Amino acid sequence: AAPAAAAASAAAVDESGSVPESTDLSELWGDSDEEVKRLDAMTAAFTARFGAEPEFFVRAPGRVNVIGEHIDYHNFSVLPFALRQDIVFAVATDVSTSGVEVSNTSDAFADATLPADPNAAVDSADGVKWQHYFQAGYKAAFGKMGDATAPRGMRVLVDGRVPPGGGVSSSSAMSVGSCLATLKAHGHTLSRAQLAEAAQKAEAEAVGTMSGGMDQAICAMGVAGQAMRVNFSPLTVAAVNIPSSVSFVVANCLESSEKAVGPEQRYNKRVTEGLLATKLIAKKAGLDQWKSINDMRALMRALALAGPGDLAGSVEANLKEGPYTVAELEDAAEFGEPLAAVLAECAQLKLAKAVVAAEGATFELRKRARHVATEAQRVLDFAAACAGEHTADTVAELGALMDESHSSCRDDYECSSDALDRLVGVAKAAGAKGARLTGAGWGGCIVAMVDAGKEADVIAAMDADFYADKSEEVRSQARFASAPASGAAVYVVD
Ligand code: NG1
Ligand code: MG
Repeated sequence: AAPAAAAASAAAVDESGSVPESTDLSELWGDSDEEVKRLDAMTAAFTARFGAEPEFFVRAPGRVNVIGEHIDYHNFSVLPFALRQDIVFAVATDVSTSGVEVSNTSDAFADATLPADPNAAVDSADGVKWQHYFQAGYKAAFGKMGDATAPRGMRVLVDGRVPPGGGVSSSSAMSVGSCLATLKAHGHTLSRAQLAEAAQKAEAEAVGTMSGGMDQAICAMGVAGQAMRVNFSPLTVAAVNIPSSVSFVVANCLESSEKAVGPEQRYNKRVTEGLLATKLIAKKAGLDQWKSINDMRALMRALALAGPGDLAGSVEANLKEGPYTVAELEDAAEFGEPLAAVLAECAQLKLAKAVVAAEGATFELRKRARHVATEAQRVLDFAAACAGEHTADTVAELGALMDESHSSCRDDYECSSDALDRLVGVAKAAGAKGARLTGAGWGGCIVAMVDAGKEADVIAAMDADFYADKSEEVRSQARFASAPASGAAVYVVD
């Protein structure tokens, strides 16, 4: 058998191509009995709720990131795949109403009506709710369609099978799917790359996170059977030929991944530390344009370095070990000016300013930058090992890169948690070739690379140990074997 060659030949992905749309479900995301039953049930629920049948369905998948964490916002490539677990939107347009009525098949999410005006402010006084992700996607769609498009009333039923708060990006499945549903309801379409970029901007804005674009990119551009290397600025994707002898298990540590907690503001804090590290290295290395350098890939290029791994030397040479205070950073020996001025040219200035203004904040620069440089290099090494001939050593090499990624996330980026570390340990003890946290961290999921055919054994080991006191219902949602699935698509009812 030559599965490697078969996988490699299925690699063509056209990021400038339109999002797939068809009246043939099997062409889009499969027409298994289970899928057909799900859409039938959604049609029945939709009709009961809105008194009419849906006109089309949109699928938007969750994702798992195999390697490359917290580097997308530094414009370095990442390596995720789209999951079978998805959010499906059943949609009908209704010119007699205005606004968007959104309903959810889960009782946990209350019905809501969103304003027809795409520029209406998000009413998140009581916190960000599920419908605000729809609103973000809706706004993104109008941003692309332009003012000439009059909003049509929309009725939407959402059925989510992406575990929420779990590091497999239910949020981006919501924003990409909502954007796509809104475009389709207004007779528009976009390229996959445009869809990803529109949803990313809107989601980041709505939620106040200084996010990179990984999640929306793989959601919009995933291809069945393929892990993908996602490159940013410009946004492109390329299939990665993972050895056919391995497969992946995703497992949730059952603590939700909180990216914005208290004054610490974990995610935005890391992004801001990265900005400060980038600018401080650039300034100390004598780059006149240091203030306009906003990510570590731009820094790498300005320093004429050949690859991200080469940045490690600049990191050690220019940044001290341990935390910096604001006063230290503003001292003449470092920036010699206020941090607000240092950050003036960054795209999300308001959010970055909020981070540096937090009472008593200190900033780890060397550790964070070291993670970014080494992690970006690990992605390239992983992709290169997959591209070469697969030997007995290839899987061991890929596993080691995943393990190093986890250690770097835990020790240098400090985005792991006790539960995530424990779950990684259980997976490794059960024979996983590599295991690491996936997504932002601080909770959520791990991804383990296991010998194909051994998925059930690794899952059984997790059940016996990590999930020992959990019900079958909790377990069945918490961990699953996963293979790369297709990206977002529109299924039009005949
Ligand atoms: P999660 O928290 O898993 O959705 C987040 C970011 C990504 C990326 C990862 C870390 C959002 C929407 N996504 O993913 O862009 O930075 O963390 O690699 O914030
Ligand atoms: Mg998310």
